[in-house]
Amino acid sequence: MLSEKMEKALNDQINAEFYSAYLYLSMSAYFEEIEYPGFAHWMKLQSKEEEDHGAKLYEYVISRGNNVSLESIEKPQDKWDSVEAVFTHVLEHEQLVTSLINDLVELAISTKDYATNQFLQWYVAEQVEEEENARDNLGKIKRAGDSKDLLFLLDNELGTRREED
Ligand code: OFO
Repeated sequence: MLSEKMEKALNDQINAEFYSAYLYLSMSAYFEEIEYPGFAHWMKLQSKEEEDHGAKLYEYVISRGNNVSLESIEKPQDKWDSVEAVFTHVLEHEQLVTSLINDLVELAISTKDYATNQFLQWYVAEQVEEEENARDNLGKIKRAGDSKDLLFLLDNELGTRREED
């Protein structure tokens, strides 16, 4: 079984993952509103990925014989000033999530919860990928600058994302 402290920490992380799903869905809705269907598609898939991250934690807590307690999910931001502002927010958010995962790893190690430490390594690797994707996307958006034509091309590119990407 997990310690009470670890159970609470993993439950908090379930909430953080579902908040991420909510935030990215909100970004998707914003992109629909300002008519970038490709960015909206990319964000919707990202939102689904975050739901999977939450579900994976949920299954793990249950598998250890502990309890899941779902809390309310904070309302996400729903307006941004520009496409670049959204992708900047994504990178900042992923950096924040990385720090949350690192805190969980530290707790697992300091309390000798080696099974949870091993479970969390999947998230450690995933965060490297998440930050890399966020940096790549932001770099492309920045290079496009105010060019509507380049943003149109990028919107098309991100619109080709498949479920497994
Ligand atoms: Fe769950 O990886 Fe993004 O937040």
